[in-house]
Amino acid sequence: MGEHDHDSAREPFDRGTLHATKMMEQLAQIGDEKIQALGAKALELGLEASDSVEDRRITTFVRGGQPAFAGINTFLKSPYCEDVNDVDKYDVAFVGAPFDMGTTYRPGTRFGPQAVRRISALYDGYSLDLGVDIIEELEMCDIGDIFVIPSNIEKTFDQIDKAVAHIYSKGVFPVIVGGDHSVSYPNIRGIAKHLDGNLGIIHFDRHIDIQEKDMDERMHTTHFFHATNIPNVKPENLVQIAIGGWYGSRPGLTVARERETTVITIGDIEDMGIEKAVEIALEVAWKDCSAVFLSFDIDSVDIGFTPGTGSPEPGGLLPREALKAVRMIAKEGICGMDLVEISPPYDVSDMTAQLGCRVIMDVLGTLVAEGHLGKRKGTKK
Ligand SMILES: [Mn+2]
Repeated sequence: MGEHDHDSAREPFDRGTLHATKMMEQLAQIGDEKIQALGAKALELGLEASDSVEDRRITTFVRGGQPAFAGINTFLKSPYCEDVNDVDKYDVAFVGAPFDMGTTYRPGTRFGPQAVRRISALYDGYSLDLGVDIIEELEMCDIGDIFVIPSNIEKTFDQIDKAVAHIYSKGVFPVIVGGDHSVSYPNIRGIAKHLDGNLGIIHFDRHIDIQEKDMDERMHTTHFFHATNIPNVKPENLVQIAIGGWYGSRPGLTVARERETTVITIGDIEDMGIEKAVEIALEVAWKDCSAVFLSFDIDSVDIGFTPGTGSPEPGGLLPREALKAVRMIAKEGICGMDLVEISPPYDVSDMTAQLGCRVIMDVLGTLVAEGHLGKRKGTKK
């Protein structure tokens, strides 16, 4: 028998069982009304192309998503929300918190928001994996950056708290891009004061970040100490995933013991698998809470994939594990997220910024697919 001869007893392969085949069918249901409208507006604003260009959707001046390497960089080339009073017109606001004076080793995360915006231009809105188009199905804006005070941590915290509260209190999902991880404290403070009920936190990091002070200040090693002092942010609802290594664990672990936070190390994940780890995280973070916030430090992913970060620690998550984990978390719904510690001066080929961008996109795509945000909202239980 030749190697291509079929075993007659075996069921014939059904192409319809493949994910992509299902997505081919589902694509028409997503629709393209908004994308068509954006194309018409681009033609209006950017002049019709020269006569030799056959595709008449192309314009003379770039006014849309293509070419990816051209145009003005907002996140996913979404509208710039210049008047922040208009933010309530959107489902999601991308906001930069370009602060890196909470850094204890390599600086540079102040350039994180711009790096994520720049690499986001690579993507269109459709995900084959998730079967969603976040440009078509979600109203996103880029509200620009928060005015941080470069040499003053506490004033910066107040500025970030006020900005995040402004976005969140208007019913808009905030995507806050740091900056170093110290910004998570004001991010959480800004949300918690407008939340009815308790807030759970799922925190991805190689570092535990829960000591009270570091070198006499509230640096990027301290935010979860201060966040869990907020009355409706309980330490028992803080889950820290992918923690470990040789940096900063000792003072933090003492606090984690006192406060009874849940710390899941990389070794735990090796033993139980990422799915089980996330199931535990969801159970702990959601217990008696009305919302959960996702804080994602890019250094939770192995340094081989994330060279552009401030406090590298080998032995982290694989990108596929991280993306799967955040999709599982977003499936249950979250109230906001931050993505921190991308330091472009140390990056290689934008790979760290790109992974950070993908974490955000996979979260947003899942929130749309599951009916938490955007056009499908309310269509699922
Ligand atoms: Mn970290």
